[in-house]
Amino acid sequence: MRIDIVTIFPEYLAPLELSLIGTARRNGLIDLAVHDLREFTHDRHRTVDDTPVGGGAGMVMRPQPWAEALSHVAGLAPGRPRLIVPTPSGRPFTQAFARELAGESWLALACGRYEGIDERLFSYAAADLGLDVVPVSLGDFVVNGGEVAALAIVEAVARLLPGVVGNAESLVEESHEGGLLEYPVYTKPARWVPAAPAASGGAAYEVPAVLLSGNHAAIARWRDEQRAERTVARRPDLLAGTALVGGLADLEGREATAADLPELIVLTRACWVPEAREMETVDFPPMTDGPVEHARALREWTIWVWRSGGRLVASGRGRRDPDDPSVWQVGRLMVAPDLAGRGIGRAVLAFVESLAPADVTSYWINTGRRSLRNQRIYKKAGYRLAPWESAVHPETVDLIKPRRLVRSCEWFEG
Ligand code: JD8
Repeated sequence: MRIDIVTIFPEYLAPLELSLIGTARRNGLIDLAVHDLREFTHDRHRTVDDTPVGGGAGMVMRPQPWAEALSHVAGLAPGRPRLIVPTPSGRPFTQAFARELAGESWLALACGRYEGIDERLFSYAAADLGLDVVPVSLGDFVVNGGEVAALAIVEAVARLLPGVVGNAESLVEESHEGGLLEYPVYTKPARWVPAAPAASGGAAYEVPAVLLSGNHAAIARWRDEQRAERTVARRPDLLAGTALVGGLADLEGREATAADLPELIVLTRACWVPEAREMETVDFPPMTDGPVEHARALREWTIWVWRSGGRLVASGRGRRDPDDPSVWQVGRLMVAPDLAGRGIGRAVLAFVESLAPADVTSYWINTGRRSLRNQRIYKKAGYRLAPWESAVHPETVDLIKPRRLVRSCEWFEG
């Protein structure tokens, strides 16, 4: 792969001479060049910026030096590079996009500074140089220039190229591969006593026993569960896409449409049979709701469905409590009976919670008074029985959970 980077701070890209990327460049796997934008100025002060038209703070990068720099780069090899432009207003850079770029033969990166680059430069690059201009953002935060983004993008793409990372196997189980976060890792000693000041008075820290069992199937299962649990706790938003949950590598989530309702009626009735047995009646909404009720629910709730291999296998819905908008009601959490017990329900619950608007302060859920398994799952997710009789049905109970930011220590409790 060929990579050309244009910047006014070439030394900022020096880290790309180090480690795996440096080795890959020396082994000819990557042909990377850094170009100083000031080489494409012609005045004594090598000026690359000027005041913003229309007023405002800061300076804007002039289009002319950039035009000459990109025209020079475009002429360095046959074909045309994809022009990656780091900017806070770009499309989010993701592992999936890194994989896409790793399939390219030539990338160019334009690292802006100041308030950014004159917008006309991008029209020129597309129209006159025939470049595919791709504005990309490293994340929802602001830094002072495109160089740190270029470092991250080049490393994320280059490490996916054949031969750059020694053991390609290790690329598979990483965060964001398969839509989930990675599992926790440990090394020797299995029993570690910190040789450092410890409030715990030198207590030992053990490695999870399953990892010492030699039972590879159990280890793989534990690692899958850890990936799902971490994703549920830290990034439930990742569950809105294709994710490896409950051993299903292709679980795909999206908002429900009317086309999903026929299957949703069937799955709902299948999933509420155990509760009907416990309540000794089938005369309650999950069992009696038909097309009309489900269509109304589609208007009144945000309903999501998850499919695996095209089969509707899970669903959940959320909405503001009509009587108290600070409460986010979670309902109709369901997982196909044949897939129960794999952590999919917990993942769906966490995802529906993550749909709650920022001003929501608590969650509410309702289930059968005798549905102890469901109540256990909800309590494990932080819910507590509500101190009132449920208005839904006398044979049901309400469970509530205050919404709170995850405290740092909880990050490591998974
Ligand atoms: C390129 C100039 C600074 C940005 C005024 C601060 C990416 N995720 C990201 N955050 N920030 C950038 C980024 C910032 C840049 C440039 C990328 C060029 N700046 C500007 C607009 C507000 N200053 C980025 N990728």
